[in-house]
Amino acid sequence: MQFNLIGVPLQDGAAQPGCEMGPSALRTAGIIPALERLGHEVRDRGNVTPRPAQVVDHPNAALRALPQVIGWTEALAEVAYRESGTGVPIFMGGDHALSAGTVSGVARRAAEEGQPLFVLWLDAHTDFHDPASTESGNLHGTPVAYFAGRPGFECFPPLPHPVPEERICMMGIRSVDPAERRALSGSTVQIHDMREIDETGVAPLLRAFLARVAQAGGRLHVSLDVDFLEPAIAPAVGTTVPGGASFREAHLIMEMLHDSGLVTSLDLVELNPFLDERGRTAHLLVDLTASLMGERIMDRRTRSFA
Ligand code: 6HN
Ligand code: MN
Ligand code: MN
Ligand code: MN
Repeated sequence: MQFNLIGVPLQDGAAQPGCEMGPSALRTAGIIPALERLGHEVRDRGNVTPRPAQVVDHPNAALRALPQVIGWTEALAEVAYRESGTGVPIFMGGDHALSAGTVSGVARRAAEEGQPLFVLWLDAHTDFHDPASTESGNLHGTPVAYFAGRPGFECFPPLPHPVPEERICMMGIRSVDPAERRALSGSTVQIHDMREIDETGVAPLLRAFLARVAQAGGRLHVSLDVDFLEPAIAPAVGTTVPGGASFREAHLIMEMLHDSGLVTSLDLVELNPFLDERGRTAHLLVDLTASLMGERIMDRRTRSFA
């Protein structure tokens, strides 16, 4: 397979600085050789530069870096559209605000090729605020509502191909703000929160979703937020919530995604290397990406840190 690696050093959507180092940490942790070892062709397309920020006014005084995030969304929608035309793009974040642009771009590509786009959102959070409802003002809490085409994003770039809410599946959820809960209560977004994962296990839930994607002849964008994972195994994120996915739950999801053959694009987001412990979170993200792209348990060797 052909992978197009795209660095997105965006941190304006998050409260804590540090995510701009995410792409460098993933490269340092060996994401390129990990994919090459699996027989894939990898092209590192470098880092994205945002469009210049324009002055934008918004009544929500809590909003942070709105012009900057709009500039990133514009640039990323274009890059995602282009890079999804020649291979599987892997967007190395950068905070989760980047998904407004990446999903917008890959949705345009899917629409042109006549396939419905589905999104698997792996996150502790639903990121379903709009610019008016966010209390923190951090725009990484808003991308899903944007690419679903919800109202309130008039200040953002127009969205040619919104993703219908019934094609969005969230797993790992365990922190939802009241305004997000209200918006989701009338929505067809499919949510498997941690309680449901505890009771049912990830496999049956994911299997049912993948069957739906396959049945529709769809393609699948996966968005992996570091805080989907249990903080004890993935400390390098500014928004940790206890009770996340375990090491094996996360790998099993990736292994099943690989076997499905449905994944056409991937976001790796919210890695804050400034908060990491000797690169362990960056290494875990690289290992999860390898599982998603075909590494099998029986081929895995013990990593020795020199
Ligand atoms: N993320 N709901 C909280 C907020 O500030 O709006 C947390 C958002 C987290 C964002 O997961 O990418
Ligand atoms: Mn997120
Ligand atoms: Mn999150
Ligand atoms: Mn042994």
